Amino acid sequence: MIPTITAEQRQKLDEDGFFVLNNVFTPAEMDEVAQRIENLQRQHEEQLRAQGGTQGISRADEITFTSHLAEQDESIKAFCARPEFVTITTQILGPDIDLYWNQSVFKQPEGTKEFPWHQDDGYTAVEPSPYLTLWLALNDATPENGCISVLPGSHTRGVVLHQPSPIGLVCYPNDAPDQGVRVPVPAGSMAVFWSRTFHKSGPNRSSGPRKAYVIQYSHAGLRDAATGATLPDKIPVARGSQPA
Ligand SMILES: O=C(O)CCC(=O)C(=O)O
Repeated sequence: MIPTITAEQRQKLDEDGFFVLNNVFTPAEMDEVAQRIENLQRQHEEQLRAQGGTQGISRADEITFTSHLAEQDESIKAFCARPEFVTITTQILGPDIDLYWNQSVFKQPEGTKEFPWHQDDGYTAVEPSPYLTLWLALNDATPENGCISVLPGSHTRGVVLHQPSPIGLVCYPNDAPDQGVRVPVPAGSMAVFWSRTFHKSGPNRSSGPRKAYVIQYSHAGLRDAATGATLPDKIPVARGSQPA
């Protein structure tokens, strides 16, 4: 379904920093790309195991971040340029859009660990900010299996200080009284949020993996905020609001 962003959704994004777009893809439309993502995720996890289990924030059998999937697989690249994404991103960001970053995030049943509160801008500072994160559920993301939570309104705080921790950068305490709102996302639906929106994901207490594909789109010509240099090799997605 090619989604039209409604006035209510746009207002929610402006005020709360996020909204959910339901039923963007049918299971059949996601089938091939989900298989290809699974294969690349499996290879990444095997590599992790071979080198001791951990690399950066990826931990085998717990949580894996498998990055640059579209850059490795033509079919995933074509998926990221689908008309659904062209329409969503140009309605929100403007006419000229690049794919900035893409990664699968799989959480295995592990019981106890959250992925901590952060802003995506906290990991790498880029300009112009914010860019847009589309968190696409490959299977149903629920409070039980570790769906994301967001802190409404937090995108208006600018890019805040992040502290390192063994499980990822942290910008907000997980024992603060306001733990935001959980955002369950059914398979084929997506959470749409700004790169400045504080978000986290809960522990996976279910018996199966939780699988997401996180796709981030920016204005064309995104720059490194520290050096001002244009980031190389970004995949063009739209020009003049048309598929690039
Ligand atoms: O999907 C998750 O568990 C967390 C992913 C996330 O926060 C991110 O990719 O920025």
